[in-house]
Amino acid sequence: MKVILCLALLTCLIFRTEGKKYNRCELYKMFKNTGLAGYHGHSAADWICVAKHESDYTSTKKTNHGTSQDYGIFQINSKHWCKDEKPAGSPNGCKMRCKNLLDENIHDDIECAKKVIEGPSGISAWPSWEKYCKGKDLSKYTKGC
Ligand SMILES: [Ca+2]
Repeated sequence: MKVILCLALLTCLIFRTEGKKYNRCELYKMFKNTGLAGYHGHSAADWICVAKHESDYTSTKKTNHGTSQDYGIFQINSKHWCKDEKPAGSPNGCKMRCKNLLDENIHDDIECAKKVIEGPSGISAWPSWEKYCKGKDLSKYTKGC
């Protein structure tokens, strides 16, 4: 029984690690280097908190909402920001294919996130920021990085 449980757990772990799961300090460095940290007044910790609660730092996460999908580490929605199987002429604010939000290179995701935050909702475009990050002590996200 223990062996079966171990195997099941191992299988889960293998599937979970398919694609790139970042750690918070990797993201911290990347957000600093790309200028996302501080962009429109939001710190690296704000963005790491968003990535944590949107995707658990996992670049391959895709969430189907029926008429649109959320993609990647920031769970950017296809409705306004990227192009997937939608009809031609749909807005594509980040001028990119949605599938490029699922790969291991998150530089384009970061550039897209900058465009999202320039929108009327700012960082509140991410519901998880309002729920889990706004007004909270976010020091744990950058501790030791
Ligand atoms: Ca990407």
